[in-house]
Amino acid sequence: MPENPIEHIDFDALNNCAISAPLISHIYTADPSAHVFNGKIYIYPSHDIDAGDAFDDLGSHFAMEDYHVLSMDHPLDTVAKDHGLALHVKDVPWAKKQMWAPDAAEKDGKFYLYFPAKDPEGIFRIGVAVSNDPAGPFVPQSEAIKGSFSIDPAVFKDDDGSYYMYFGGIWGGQLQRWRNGTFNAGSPESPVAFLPADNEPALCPQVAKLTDNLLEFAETPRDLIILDEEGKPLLQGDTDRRFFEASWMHKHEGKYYFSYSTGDTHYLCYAIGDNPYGPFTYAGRILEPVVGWTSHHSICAFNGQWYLFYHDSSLSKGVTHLRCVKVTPLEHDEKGLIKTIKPYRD
Ligand code: FUB
Repeated sequence: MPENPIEHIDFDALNNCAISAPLISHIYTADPSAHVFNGKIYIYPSHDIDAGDAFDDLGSHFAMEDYHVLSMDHPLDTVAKDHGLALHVKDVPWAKKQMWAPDAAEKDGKFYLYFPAKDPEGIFRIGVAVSNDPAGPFVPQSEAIKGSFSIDPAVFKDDDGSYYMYFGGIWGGQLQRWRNGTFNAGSPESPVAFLPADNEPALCPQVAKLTDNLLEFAETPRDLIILDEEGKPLLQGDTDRRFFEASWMHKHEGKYYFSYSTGDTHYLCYAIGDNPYGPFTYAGRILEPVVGWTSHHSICAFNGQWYLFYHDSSLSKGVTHLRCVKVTPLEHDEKGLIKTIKPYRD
């Protein structure tokens, strides 16, 4: 996969026209999942490191080992506080490597950190770890969530107190290897093996309700279908709009907004539905491409204002796997559509 053409970028100029600055700069962070807990913003990011792994289409260079939790009193504060180590892969009995994008949820004063990691067989699973403090440290369950697979968990609490997990990612996220319900390990070196053809429906993100204790799936995960303007499922070849990874859900004025990354075309997009399972109808772009290959976000309200938490690779001057988290206000127009954000001014 080609990296974005960064050789010609003047990073001083880019930072001058960026709409927001890195929230922390002493470590690299990405995939920010933000929530308001106890009146503060808590951000659950990936903690990027340079482990020296080769850059490939499976994302082997994303070799993260642990999580740090960040917090802010207000989303427009210029700096976030780093609460230090919250969970390390060596303390997770079932996990071996690649602690990718996490999320968190709160219930009855307990905090739950959801995270994907590869098990000893190289299969991505999703685990959960628990703490009495939103900043951790978190104590992991001894096994991954039963029936979990792929990456990028995002947990949404609906107004009726139900919690749903949205997850999945293609290519290195392995979603395409689960098309018949079991893991297909063939051609592990090819990220596109087992993907549908371009004229077939795209692979779907997954959704499952969680059990009351938030530790397991209460049901078998099901497809979250994204329809086009004619009511037909988006096609795999529709790479500007089809799901790749980075699920998120927010609810605005009674509607459900499922947002996601298009991966190799670098957009953050969204689709609107009437219930947590969908179907959802594609509605547009949230964020134009950032510097770096990946784009991953969360959408969180604070004091009645929506904010987009996202990342780019500006802090590392364009290194794909060394990213930095950022935040900017997000607006819905009078029809409920999200106003597309350009991460850098013209
Ligand atoms: O951070 C590792 C992976 O990169 C995430 O899980 C994906 O969403 C992408 O941002």
